Amino acid sequence: MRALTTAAAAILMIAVISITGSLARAQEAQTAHPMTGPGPFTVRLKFPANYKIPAHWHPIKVTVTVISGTFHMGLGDTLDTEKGKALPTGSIFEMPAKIHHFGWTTEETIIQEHGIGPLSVNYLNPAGGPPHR
Ligand SMILES: [Cu+2]
Repeated sequence: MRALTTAAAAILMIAVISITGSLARAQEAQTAHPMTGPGPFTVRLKFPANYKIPAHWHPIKVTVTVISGTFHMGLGDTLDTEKGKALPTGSIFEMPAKIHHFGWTTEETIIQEHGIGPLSVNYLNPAGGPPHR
């Protein structure tokens, strides 16, 4: 019962946060458990059309589910919209730890990410852009 109460509180505590910086148009909502801390996390990210996520890697495996729209994902050290794969609504995929990847949208898209934290985003070109989350 206690666990149920805690879970309900976590759901109620979901907050939509506008990310500051030049990529200010992305929005995220996450459970009360922070993804930057140890333990399981779930986060939803809402991207506008034509949003670009520069090449980066994570120290942990991240599982991504496309909730709505289409998410484009590619592998490599540089964002290249000529390479990659279109993942339509309902797609689910796993990005293994330390794999270099990038992403972009062509329409408003919501993705959900989950994994076992702590999660960090490590850009290959630190000048390439602020974190997308
Ligand atoms: Cu990533």
